Amino acid sequence: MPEEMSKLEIRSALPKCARLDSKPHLFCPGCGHPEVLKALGFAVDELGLQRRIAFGVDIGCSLLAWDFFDFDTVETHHGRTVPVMVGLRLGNPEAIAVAYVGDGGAYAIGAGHLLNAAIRNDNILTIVVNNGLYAMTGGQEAPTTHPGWKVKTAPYGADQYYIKAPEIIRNVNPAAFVARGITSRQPELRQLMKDALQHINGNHGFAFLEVLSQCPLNWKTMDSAEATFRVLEQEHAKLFPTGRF
Ligand SMILES: Cc1ncc(C[n+]2csc(CCOP(=O)(O)OP(=O)(O)O)c2C)c(N)n1
Ligand code: SF4
Repeated sequence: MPEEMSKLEIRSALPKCARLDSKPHLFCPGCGHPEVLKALGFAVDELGLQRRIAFGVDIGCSLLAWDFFDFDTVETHHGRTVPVMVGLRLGNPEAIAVAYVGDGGAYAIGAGHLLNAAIRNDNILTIVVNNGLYAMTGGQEAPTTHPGWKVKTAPYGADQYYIKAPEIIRNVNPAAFVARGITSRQPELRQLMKDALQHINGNHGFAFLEVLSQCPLNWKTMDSAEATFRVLEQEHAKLFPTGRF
């Protein structure tokens, strides 16, 4: 966030539930995580849910969200945020439990947890930030890495298989809220956040929102916002269609 921005300007650009004393945030410039968090925060503001949110962040760049909001927040082991939030919600049925996880954590180590929470129809919202790789550890191949993408652990190009998680969750739980949004379409993303929160607030069970998000550092597009958004809109959104499932 530019140094010359006044506190008032920063405040008005952020959801009310966001903390001011933790800004500028810790993500890289141009990262998609803060855009996902802002969409969540504005949805929480609109629904008046701030004091009921229990926010769980995974290891990975998602953990940099630990002080983004003025929420009760817990940080857990890589891929374990979903079961931790399931347990927390069972212990406190008033809580609006939100798990905030990267695609590596959710779809590799945490895949079994995610799938079983969906099958049990646990009343939590899981938000998965899909940037197509393991970002915090330097850009290794994730279950979402595009076939042929040259990443740190696949220097000759990632293999042909990858996961489409919302499509799988739709299959195992026809009653769940399931959608995929993208950081570059904020009004749509904010609406998806609101609908997902309403779903768990109404005790309708599992809500799952994957968000396509940019990682300019590991996509090696740090010097060009245009290149970042080309990858996001023309490659990422092509492989992973957005919408409600
Ligand atoms: C059990 C465990 N395994 C591995 C790690 C190392 N680790 C930390 S962050 C990370 C990658 C996270 O990637 P992702 O979940 O996609 O989130 P991102 O950083 O892309 O937001 C890994 C493998 C860990 N901390 N704990
Ligand atoms: S490494 Fe990527 S995902 Fe992590 S903060 Fe930087 S830009 Fe964001």
